[in-house]
Amino acid sequence: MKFSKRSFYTFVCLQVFLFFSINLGCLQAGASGRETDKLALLKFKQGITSDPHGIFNSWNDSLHFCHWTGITCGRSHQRVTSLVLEGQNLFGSVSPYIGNLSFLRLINLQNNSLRGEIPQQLGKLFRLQKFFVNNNSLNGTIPLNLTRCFQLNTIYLQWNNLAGKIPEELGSLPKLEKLGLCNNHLTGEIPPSLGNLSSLTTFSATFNDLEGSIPNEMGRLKSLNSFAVGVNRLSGIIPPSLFNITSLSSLVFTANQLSGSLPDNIFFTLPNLQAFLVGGNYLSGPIPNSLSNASQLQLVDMGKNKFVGQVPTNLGNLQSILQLRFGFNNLGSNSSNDLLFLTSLTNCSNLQIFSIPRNNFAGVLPDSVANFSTGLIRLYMGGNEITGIIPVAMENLVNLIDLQFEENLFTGFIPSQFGKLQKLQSLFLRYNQLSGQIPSSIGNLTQLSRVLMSGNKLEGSIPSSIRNCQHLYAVHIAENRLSGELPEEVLGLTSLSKILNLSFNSFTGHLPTEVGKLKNVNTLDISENNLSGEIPETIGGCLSLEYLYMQGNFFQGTIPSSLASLKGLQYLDLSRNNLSGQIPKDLQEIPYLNT
Ligand SMILES: *[C@@H]1O[C@H](CO)[C@@H](O)[C@H](O)[C@H]1NC(C)=O
Ligand SMILES: *[C@@H]1O[C@H](CO)[C@@H](O)[C@H](O)[C@H]1NC(C)=O
Ligand SMILES: *[C@@H]1O[C@H](CO)[C@@H](O)[C@H](O)[C@H]1NC(C)=O
Ligand SMILES: *[C@@H]1O[C@H](CO)[C@@H](O)[C@H](O)[C@H]1NC(C)=O
Ligand SMILES: *[C@@H]1O[C@H](CO)[C@@H](O)[C@H](O)[C@H]1NC(C)=O
Ligand SMILES: *[C@@H]1O[C@H](CO)[C@@H](O)[C@H](O)[C@H]1NC(C)=O
Ligand SMILES: *[C@@H]1O[C@H](CO)[C@@H](O)[C@H](O)[C@H]1NC(C)=O
Ligand SMILES: *[C@@H]1O[C@H](CO)[C@@H](O)[C@H](O)[C@H]1NC(C)=O
Ligand SMILES: *[C@@H]1O[C@H](CO)[C@@H](O)[C@H](O)[C@H]1NC(C)=O
Ligand SMILES: *[C@@H]1O[C@H](CO)[C@@H](O)[C@H](O)[C@H]1NC(C)=O
Ligand SMILES: *[C@@H]1O[C@H](CO)[C@@H](O)[C@H](O)[C@H]1NC(C)=O
Ligand SMILES: *[C@H]1O[C@@H](CO)[C@H](O)[C@@H](O)[C@@H]1NC(C)=O
Repeated sequence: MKFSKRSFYTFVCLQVFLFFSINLGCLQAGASGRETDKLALLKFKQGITSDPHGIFNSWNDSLHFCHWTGITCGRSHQRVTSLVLEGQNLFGSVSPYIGNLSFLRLINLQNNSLRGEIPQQLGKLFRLQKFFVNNNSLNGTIPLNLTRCFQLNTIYLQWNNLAGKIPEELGSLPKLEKLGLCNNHLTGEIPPSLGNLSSLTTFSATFNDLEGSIPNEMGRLKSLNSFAVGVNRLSGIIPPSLFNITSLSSLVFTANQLSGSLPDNIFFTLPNLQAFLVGGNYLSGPIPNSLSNASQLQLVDMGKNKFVGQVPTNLGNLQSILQLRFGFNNLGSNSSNDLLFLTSLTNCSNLQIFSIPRNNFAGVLPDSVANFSTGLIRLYMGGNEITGIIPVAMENLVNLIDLQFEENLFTGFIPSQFGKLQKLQSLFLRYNQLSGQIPSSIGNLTQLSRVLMSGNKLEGSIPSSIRNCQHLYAVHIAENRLSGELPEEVLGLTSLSKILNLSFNSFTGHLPTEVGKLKNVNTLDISENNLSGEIPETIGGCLSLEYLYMQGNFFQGTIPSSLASLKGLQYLDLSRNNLSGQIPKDLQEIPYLNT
């Protein structure tokens, strides 16, 4: 090959040019890119105003930035690929320079105290796959430019102060699998475009201010595992298309304004469903018979809706069920068949919480309730029309913590065998037709904190064994037929902090001086009994009293001056007694005083 001078120079020039351009390009992608990364990291550090764990101590010149705490670089190109500084209690804001870390694949800044807005410059991170800034105090809106990061697989923004709408453009992130938005202040509707996220497995937007209806398009999310939109202001129906997504393991619609009924067969297609939570909406119609086909269910909350009809009798198929909540609906028909479904539940050996209060369930409580799982810890059946006796065999349910049977039509005795329910904390039996005595085995229940037995036909006295119940803070045994003297042991229960209500009984004798031991009680009501004698001065020891009801007895003598020292007293009724003498001067300032 023969070169002319001219072509030679052209060749050399080209060569030289090519040579330099290659090397220059190389230098630019390398050294200057690394400088850009380093500068961006230093700017990021500058944005952090407090670093209590001193993690930025290693971010100094004597160490290559690839070795700084929280930084990972690519092995060959030495560019920053991940920034992980979670749970370090960092205060400050996220520098826009972070958008220059163009090799970033992972940002994890969750569980710090970062403020201010999420910078739009993030939109330049076209390699970004995972973005965790949950559990901070970030505000502003979800940056629209984030939707330009097409590799995004996970976006965790939950537990911040973000406002504004969910950007429609999020629907164009083809690889998005997890979108966490809960516990922010997001408004507007759920964009139908999210139905395009064919890889989405988790969508969580609970605790926001979202409104409008749930788009039908959500039914196209064929990989969806968890869909949670509880505690918003969503209305309309739950799109039936959602129930066609067989991969679903959790559906959470709690506390919205959703309405409509649930088609009877919708649970046929949900073999993996573990949680179905729709409590606190306006849903109506019957509980679908297919509920038991979702045989992996662990949590069912259909409470606080307008469901009607009978509860399906095949729920015994739900072998994994832990919690069943149907309270506050119009279930049952005030007929003797209403509770037949309970017997099938004896099959549910993991049941911990069973809740059906405030419905129309009537009929005798079947003895089979005693064969519920011994793991049962909470049993709520108040506010129905349930009849019959409280089954003695319930003594088997030795793990019960809450037993709430109030406002029914139970008759017979309180079983003394309940002394075996050693873990019991609340015993709600008020407003039934129970008779007989309060069993002295109540003293066995040392964890009891609330006893509600008002409005029955209980007689005799309060057993002195109650002194063993050292965690009691509220005792209501008003409107019964209790008689005899007020037991010192009750008045000596210093744990009582909320209320002791023994009104409308037939107690006689004096008010024991031990009353002064109730130094934590807020409300003492011994009105409408047959108590007599003088009111002891020790009552001034009830230092926390705000409400004192003693009217309708036969107290005599003078009003104790110690009452005037109770600074918090708001309400004092001493009327209809036989008291005499002057009203202590300071007492006259009590907001409500009736003598
Ligand atoms: C830089 O960080 C390293 C690692 O934490 C530390 O050992 C070194 O003392 C630091 N150097 C300076 C000058 O602070
Ligand atoms: C959150 O970070 C704090 C330190 O700031 C840590 O104590 C706590 O365990 C972290 N919480 C979680 C759930 O990681
Ligand atoms: C975020 O905060 C919630 C509520 O405080 C907490 O339950 C959760 O564990 C936190 N997560 C992280 C990763 O810190
Ligand atoms: C975000 O918080 C910062 C302080 O952390 C405040 O200056 C700014 O006004 C807030 N922005 C919005 C939109 O609330
Ligand atoms: C955000 O994206 C738009 C294009 O959609 C672009 O023009 C703009 O520069 C970006 N903003 C930042 C701060 O990166
Ligand atoms: C995304 O969803 C919207 C609304 O559902 C639709 O109009 C649009 O065509 C979809 N885009 C793509 C790329 O599938
Ligand atoms: C659910 O899927 C079935 C079978 O694929 C289909 O016939 C039905 O129309 C779907 N229902 C909804 C509400 O999408
Ligand atoms: C639903 O469960 C019942 C038994 O409770 C069973 O007979 C029926 O075949 C199941 N249906 C489907 C579609 O799985
Ligand atoms: C009890 O559970 C078994 C599965 O362990 C199931 O085959 C049976 O049908 C259930 N019985 C009732 C009454 O639900
Ligand atoms: C339930 O039925 C009984 C009669 O069987 C009736 O006295 C009662 O009022 C009914 N209660 C309700 C809430 O309908
Ligand atoms: C009281 O508790 C003991 C166990 O501490 C138990 O053996 C006893 O049966 C209980 N008494 C009653 C009356 O339930
Ligand atoms: C990248 O970050 C922006 C701020 O978002 C700066 O203005 C730029 O100067 C910076 N670019 C480089 C190369 O560091």
